[in-house]
Amino acid sequence: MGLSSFALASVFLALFLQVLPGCYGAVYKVGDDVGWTTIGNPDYKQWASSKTFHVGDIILFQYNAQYHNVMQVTHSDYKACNTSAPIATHTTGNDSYTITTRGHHYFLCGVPGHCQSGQKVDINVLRTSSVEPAPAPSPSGSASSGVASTPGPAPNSAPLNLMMDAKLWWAMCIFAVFVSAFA
Ligand SMILES: *[C@@H]1O[C@H](CO)[C@@H](O)[C@H](O)[C@H]1NC(C)=O
Ligand SMILES: *[C@@H]1O[C@H](CO)[C@@H](O)[C@H](O)[C@H]1NC(C)=O
Ligand SMILES: [Cu+2]
Repeated sequence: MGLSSFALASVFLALFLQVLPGCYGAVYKVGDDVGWTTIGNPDYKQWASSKTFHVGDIILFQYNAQYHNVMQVTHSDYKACNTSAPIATHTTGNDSYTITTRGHHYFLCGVPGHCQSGQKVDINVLRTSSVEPAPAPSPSGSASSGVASTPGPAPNSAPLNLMMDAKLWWAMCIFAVFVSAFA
C-alpha cells in the first residue's frame, strides 16, 4: 500500500488503541486480595478512593457466603447501616455488579454488626469523569503544573467528555471492536 494509506492506517490504528480499552469495563474486586470481609477490618473507604470507577466497570464482591452478604442500599441507609430495606441483596459469595450510572453506589454487609464494623463501601463514579481510556498527554508538560498553566478548559478533555456521553462513543466502540477483529 502507498505511503498515504499507510499513514491513514496508522492514524486509525492509534485511534483504536486509544478507544478500545475503554470499550470493555474494568473489573474491580472489592478489597482486592482480602475480598469482602470483616477479618482484619479492611478499609474499604481507602480501597475505593484508590480506584477510579467508570460506567461499565464491574464491581466484584468475593466472600464466604456463610458469613457475609452484599446489600445495595440508599445513602441514608448506608450512613445508618440500616439493612431493613435494601435496594438489592446478593448472597452467592461471588457477586458482580455492573455500574450503569454515574454517582454513588452504596453497598454494605447485611450480617448484624458487620456494617458497623466497617464492612461497607461507597463506589462513586465521578460525574465529571468519562470512560476516557487514557489521559491525553498534557501539552504543557508536567502534570503538576497542569491546571494553573493551562489557560481555559483542558484542551483535550472537553471534546472527549462530550463524545463519551454521546451515542457516538458506542458507535466508535463497536466499530473499533469490529475493525480490531480483522487487524
Ligand atoms: C431503617 O429503615 C427503615 C425503612 O427505610 C425505617 O423504617 C427504620 O426506622 C430505619 N431504622 C433505623 C434504625 O434507622
Ligand atoms: C466469580 O465471578 C467472576 C465474574 O463473574 C468470574 O469471572 C469468576 O470465574 C467467578 N469465580 C468463581 C470462583 O466462581
Ligand atoms: Cu459481613
